[in-house]
Amino acid sequence: MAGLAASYGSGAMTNTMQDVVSNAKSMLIIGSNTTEQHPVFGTMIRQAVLKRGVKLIVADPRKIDITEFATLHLRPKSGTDILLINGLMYIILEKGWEDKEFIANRTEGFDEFRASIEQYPPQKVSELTRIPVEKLYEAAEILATQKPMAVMWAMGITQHIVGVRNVMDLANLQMLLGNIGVPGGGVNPLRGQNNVQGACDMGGLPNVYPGYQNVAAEAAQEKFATAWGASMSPTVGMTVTEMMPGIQEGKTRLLYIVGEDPVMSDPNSNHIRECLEECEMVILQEIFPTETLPYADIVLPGVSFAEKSGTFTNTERRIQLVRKAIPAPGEAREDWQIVADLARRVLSSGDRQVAAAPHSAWDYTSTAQVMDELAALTPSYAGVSHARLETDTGLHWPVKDAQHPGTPILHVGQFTRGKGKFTPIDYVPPAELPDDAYPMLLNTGRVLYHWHGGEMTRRTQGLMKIYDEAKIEVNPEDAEKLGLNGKRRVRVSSRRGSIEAEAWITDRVPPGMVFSNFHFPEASANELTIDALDPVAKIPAYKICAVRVEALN
Ligand SMILES: Nc1nc2c(c(=O)[nH]1)N[C@H]1C(S)=C(S)[C@@H](COP(=O)(O)OP(=O)(O)OC[C@H]3O[C@@H](n4cnc5c(=O)[nH]c(N)nc54)[C@H](O)[C@@H]3O)O[C@H]1N2
Ligand SMILES: Nc1nc2c(c(=O)[nH]1)N[C@H]1C(S)=C(S)[C@@H](COP(=O)(O)OP(=O)(O)OC[C@H]3O[C@@H](n4cnc5c(=O)[nH]c(N)nc54)[C@H](O)[C@@H]3O)O[C@H]1N2
Ligand SMILES: [Mo]
Repeated sequence: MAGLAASYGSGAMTNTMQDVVSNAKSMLIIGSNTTEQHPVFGTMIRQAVLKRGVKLIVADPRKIDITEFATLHLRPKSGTDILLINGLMYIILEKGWEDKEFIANRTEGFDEFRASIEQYPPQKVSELTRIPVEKLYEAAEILATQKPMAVMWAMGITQHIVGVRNVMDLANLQMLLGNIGVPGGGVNPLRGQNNVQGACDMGGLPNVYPGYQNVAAEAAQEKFATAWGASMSPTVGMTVTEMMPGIQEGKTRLLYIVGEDPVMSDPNSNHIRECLEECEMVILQEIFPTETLPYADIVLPGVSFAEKSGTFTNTERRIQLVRKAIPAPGEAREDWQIVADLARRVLSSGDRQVAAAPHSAWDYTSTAQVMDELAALTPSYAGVSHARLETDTGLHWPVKDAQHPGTPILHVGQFTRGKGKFTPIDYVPPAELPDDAYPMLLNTGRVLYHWHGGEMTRRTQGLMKIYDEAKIEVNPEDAEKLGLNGKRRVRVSSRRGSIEAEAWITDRVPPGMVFSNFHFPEASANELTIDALDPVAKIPAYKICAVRVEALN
């Protein structure tokens, strides 16, 4: 994330889950199916609503389960969130509900921002989002007057070509209301994978070393070159979504895939299969034979979470120990051991080696030792060690030294970059919208019972008993138009592919929209999705493309 969003660190929650449910007076959940996809936090939020009377506003085109607990459910047309957020801010400014003191003391760029918001009066916003004007006023009043207010979001607003803009606009909203750096407020992305935050913290991004140290900064390059015993490239690398098309452009020759199943999870599966087919060399480090396996030249058997030790860092920047519970089968080894082995061999064979690494580089004997190295090189993890995590189970980074208590709430008193910057954000329409040939909108995501490509959950008998095939949500009005009465199977086609699956006729989706998951290879949403990307974050626009739906016998 760039620009203002960068001032919120790596995109972790600024506040903790416990803080939000204990201290917020109101909450906005925008683009997250929190009950099904974040069940622990989802439960905490429901309890806060029931026990403390927290006012909850949910903005989601679908009538997801959490809407039953909402004071207000806003149902925007997909992809119109900027209009919605700007429209709410228009009303807040019109009513004088903005936090004038916070704006004056903690922010800059307000005047230009204010002028930009004038383009979003309620009537216009209502027409384009299809949210009634009264509901816009009701929502603005709750969010502005029931303070502190916490914003939570997930993939429903980030998996768009305007993903970064959506997040920056929510930061505008929270600065406008002075909800940053306070208990019960904040900008809070609900990150998805158990350790996606940790992976980013460890430098699993194209432009940073661990702890978000810039790859282009010479001091950082030198530090890591010395520690790792290799010369460091100063250039920003590629994102996954650039590496794949990069194969056909001659920019990618080898893929080393560790725990991903791109045939199932990347957009436009037909295109991904073509790219993998053309790739000179694919190395796959996996725990199961996946849909990507047929394209692999070399398979390295890794082990699952239960078979290894280390740490996970969750969405609220909390670092937790994981302990090996069962032995690994066969020749499978822990992922870090395989990576370290490869690194040693690359170093000893290549021209990248530099002199004098402090220890025999990459010769780790345990993950505790890896963490010690990280702490020595990374200010935000400087006070973290496995020994400390044994007893301190509530440690949130930054942890500046061994005595530092950690940082549950970010930006108290000041932002990382000094003042928070308001950024005018204008509405941009989606890359592909329904038309005559493909008249319906496809929205995609997950269900409670399965995990992404389903490689793990489809092997779990109990889950398969409950949910054993892909189901596509279709609104009853559309079902009638399609002649689905009685028949339940549908074919869904886009410009990129086609799937056939069972329809679930339900008003969870509005008329004109179908919702599909990507848990089953025989009917994965990604056969249909478009590979348009957000220009900054390079995240695919998984949440919107145009499809045609037909009834089958
Ligand atoms: N059971 C289960 N839990 C999971 C996962 C899993 O696979 N299975 N995956 C994990 C991962 S990695 C992630 S990233 C998270 C994802 O967590 P979420 O983002 O909460 O889940 P999604 O299913 O992607 O659904 C996002 C919601 O956004 C809505 N939406 C779609 N388009 C729009 C729009 O234009 N505007 C708005 N306002 N809303 C929109 C959808 O209707 C949907 O309800 O879940 C995590 N948790
Ligand atoms: N249409 C559509 N597509 C989407 C999304 C969407 O909302 N809609 N969401 C996107 C999002 S947010 C995400 S996060 C991605 C997820 O996409 P992926 O990361 O590709 O999916 P996963 O199923 O989580 O994991 C991939 C593989 O990791 C393996 N694995 C599990 N544990 C380990 C381990 O410890 N070591 C190793 N080496 N392998 C392991 C599993 O067997 C599995 O095959 O999907 C994306 N794709
Ligand atoms: Mo995710």
